Amino acid sequence: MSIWFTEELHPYYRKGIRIKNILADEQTQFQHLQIVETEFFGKAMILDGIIQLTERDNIGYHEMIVHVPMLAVGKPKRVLIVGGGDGGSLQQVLRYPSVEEAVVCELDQRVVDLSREHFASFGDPWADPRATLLVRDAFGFLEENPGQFDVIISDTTDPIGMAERLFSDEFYKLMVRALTPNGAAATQCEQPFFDTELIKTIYQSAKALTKNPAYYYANIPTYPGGGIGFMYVSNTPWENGLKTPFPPGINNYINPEVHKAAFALPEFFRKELYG
Ligand code: SPD
Repeated sequence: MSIWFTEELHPYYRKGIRIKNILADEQTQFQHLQIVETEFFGKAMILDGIIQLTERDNIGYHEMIVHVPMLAVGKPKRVLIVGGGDGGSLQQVLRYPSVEEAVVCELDQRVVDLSREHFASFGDPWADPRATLLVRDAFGFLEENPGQFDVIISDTTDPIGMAERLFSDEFYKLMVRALTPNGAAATQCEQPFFDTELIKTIYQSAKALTKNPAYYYANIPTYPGGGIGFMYVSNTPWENGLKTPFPPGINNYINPEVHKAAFALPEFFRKELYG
């Protein structure tokens, strides 16, 4: 079999990857979940028709969403991952010897189960005694845990349907409330070309809540526009992380130059965001 999977982002933009095989295809309690074998990117996870990760290019996403806030904090002990049921962010979080507890708040148990089965490169981080999986909605958990986490990673799907709330001012307020005073969060924050207004709104929320929010970007070829951005949300400047050594283990995407350069924004977007 050789077919093209096409993701339609807008009526005016589509992208496609060539697929060899469909390995799993099911409607979970929450979403349409597919795992496919692609021609070039290895296995891919697709949720409701949107590529979430591929074996070949997920590492840039996971390293950037995790290490930027972790390095800024220095020696984080308690970490919360909102979403992230595939385990890719958890794997990066657990590289830090300072981490005592990493909680993953994921709504869909099937994302966890099928990822464990198909994405061996994540190394089964769930087996680490420091990891706790909570299969529940993150809002209630954040409400119940003010001031508890040194780092929060919001590793979510796109702001469509049930995930739309995770991009709201209400969510950002709860997330910042759940951080320790010098803690840091990073959130999946979409694409500068396609989602300018949403990113501006989120930046305004982050600015009202913390002293040093900033937007940064990573190149991920299977995401729309070839990349994705993140909102760094903290009272601690992200630059603090440039002085912190990387945790043990191999980085495939982030290095000191990439870390710094990720915060450099193209002029049209810098003006939109920072004025
Ligand atoms: N446009 C797709 C963005 C997907 C972001 N979530 C990825 C989850 C990987 N852990």
